[in-house]
Amino acid sequence: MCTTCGCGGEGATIDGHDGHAHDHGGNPYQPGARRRTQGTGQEGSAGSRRVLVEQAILAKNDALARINRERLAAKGVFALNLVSSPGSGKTTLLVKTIEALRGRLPVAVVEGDQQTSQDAERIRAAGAPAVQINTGKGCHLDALMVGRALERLPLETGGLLMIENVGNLVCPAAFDLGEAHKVVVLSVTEGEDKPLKYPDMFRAASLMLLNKCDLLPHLDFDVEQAVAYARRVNPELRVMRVSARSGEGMADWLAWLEAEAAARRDPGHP
Ligand SMILES: Nc1nc2c(ncn2[C@@H]2O[C@H](COP(=O)(O)OP(=O)(O)O)[C@@H](O)[C@H]2O)c(=O)[nH]1
Ligand SMILES: [Mg+2]
Repeated sequence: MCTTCGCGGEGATIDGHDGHAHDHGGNPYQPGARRRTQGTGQEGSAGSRRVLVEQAILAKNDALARINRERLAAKGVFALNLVSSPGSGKTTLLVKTIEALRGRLPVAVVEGDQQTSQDAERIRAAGAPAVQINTGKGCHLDALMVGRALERLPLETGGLLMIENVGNLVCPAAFDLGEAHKVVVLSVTEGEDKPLKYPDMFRAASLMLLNKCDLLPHLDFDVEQAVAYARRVNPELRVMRVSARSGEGMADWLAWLEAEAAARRDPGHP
């Protein structure tokens, strides 16, 4: 079950293969650990047992995320975790980014969706290697899934790894995948209030891409208000206005990616 919504991740697959018998409640390498965590008899109530299980789940995930992060750092790879509600334009932004960076910066992609490999196919068609994780009933990627996907993905030294998370503004906020930053994509068709309604996600992100800005003339979306709401929950949040459709703002996004990736190539980078 998920620590947040209680969903199950059983049946996750990576490129169509059995990813792992996914059980957030247990050590993935030692089936049964969840029962040991739950069954001490010392917790007193179902509520406190649940807290203990959630802490164990996130601690396990954090440990695996650290392994992913070390692995990526060893190759000087700059990794981002793209999070948003479904349809904000993550895959379209990735396709445009891959096309623009061709010959400048190698990009590899991990795609997360509950079902289908359509997004991985869009990425491969754009010219980048991609691995598709299908989470089944799960509503987010976790560090174990991404670690398994990395084993199948050709990662070039000094390149960029883009992880497109399952479309969901809630659960992916809690799960570190080993990325350098979470990037939250908010499209202007979703309403200004989403940062206030889903603050955990906007707090966890370092950068907000405000996408579909080409549609602004047709909407009453208030950009200043949306940015103010986002900064209310995360004063440090960087914001870029973009349109994957028109190309507006893409130069700033690409320049940021290239600068951050170049910094990771420096062996002295933390
Ligand atoms: N007008 C407009 N449509 C966009 C833009 N980016 C994506 N879309 C459209 O939004 C829909 C969802 O895009 P997709 O990339 O699949 O979103 P994802 O679910 O976040 O990966 C598609 O119909 C895209 O063509 C944009 O910048 N402007
Ligand atoms: Mg997508």
